[in-house]
Amino acid sequence: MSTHLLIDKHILIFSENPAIAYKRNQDRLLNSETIRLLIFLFVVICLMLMYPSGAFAKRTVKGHITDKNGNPAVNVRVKAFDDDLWPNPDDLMGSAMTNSNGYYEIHYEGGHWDSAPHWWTIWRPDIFIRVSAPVNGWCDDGDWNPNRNWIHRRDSGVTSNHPHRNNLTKNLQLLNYPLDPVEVHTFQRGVDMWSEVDFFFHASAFGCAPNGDKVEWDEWGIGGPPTIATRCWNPPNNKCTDEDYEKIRALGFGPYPVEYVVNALNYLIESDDVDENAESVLKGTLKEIQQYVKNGNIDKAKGIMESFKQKVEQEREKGSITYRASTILLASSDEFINTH
Ligand SMILES: [Ca+2]
Ligand SMILES: [Ca+2]
Ligand SMILES: [Ca+2]
Repeated sequence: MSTHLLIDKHILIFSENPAIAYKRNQDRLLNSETIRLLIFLFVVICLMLMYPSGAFAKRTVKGHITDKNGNPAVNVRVKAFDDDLWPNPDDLMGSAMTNSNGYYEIHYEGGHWDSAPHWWTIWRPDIFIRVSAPVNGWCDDGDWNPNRNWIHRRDSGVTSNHPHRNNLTKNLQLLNYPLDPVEVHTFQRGVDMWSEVDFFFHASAFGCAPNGDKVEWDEWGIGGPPTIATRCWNPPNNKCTDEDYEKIRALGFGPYPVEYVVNALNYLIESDDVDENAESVLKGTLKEIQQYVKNGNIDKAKGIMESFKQKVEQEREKGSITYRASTILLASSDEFINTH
């Protein structure tokens, strides 16, 4: 009895409300269709915001780069970056070279330039540009680095949260461009360089460049004073004096112009390596040599240089000249006689 009633009830429910049941199903169907459509539109809008394309998105950074004089900076490299907070590294957006008008144009990809903390994030980059100039080597604190190809010049300010759909113009003036001229020369001790170890492994040195520039530096190292060094500098520079050249000559290497040799000998004679008596003896002879050199009579000067050598040897026997000084004096005298 009770079972029969229950079945009847069910039959009753389904048989009594077919229209309502159909409508309910239709509503359910409509609702799911609407939701599907809404989701689709939402996704489309999201995608348009996230990946704008075509006319909707410009995604261009452009502008003019000028040098310190206000002229176009031609053929310099411009990179656009999305600025990010440390320790997140800045994201490279694109790169371009300036043309003959100093104009550059960078087209960047759409998409997420910043990580998304929420699904509704705006995905906008924080744009700045970085300008570098091409170089064939570079001078870092007097050390020539032949492998350097780019030298950074300047960064622009940051344009935060820039919408992809808008072009961005970023002009920049470089305050230290064109680059200062750089001189590079390899110096040799005793030829065009003076060097000595002044304490522990510390050496001080200077070189006299072919153009007369005086280049000074110091360095640390084991193995005595530097004998060869490649240095670079930005002119204008101080010039080497006669005394600077004499100091180099006194190291006693290499073929030199006659005046230099005579000056170097003079410099040594006046040093503490030669005592007063020997100094006056040798100075008289050297003055004669100097006089003949001045008058262009080199043969006569060479003859007197032979007797100068004998006097050096005599003074060395007497102990009036240190061994070091006599060696340099004799070597320099020989060089004078044999080279000139
Ligand atoms: Ca950013
Ligand atoms: Ca980043
Ligand atoms: Ca980023």
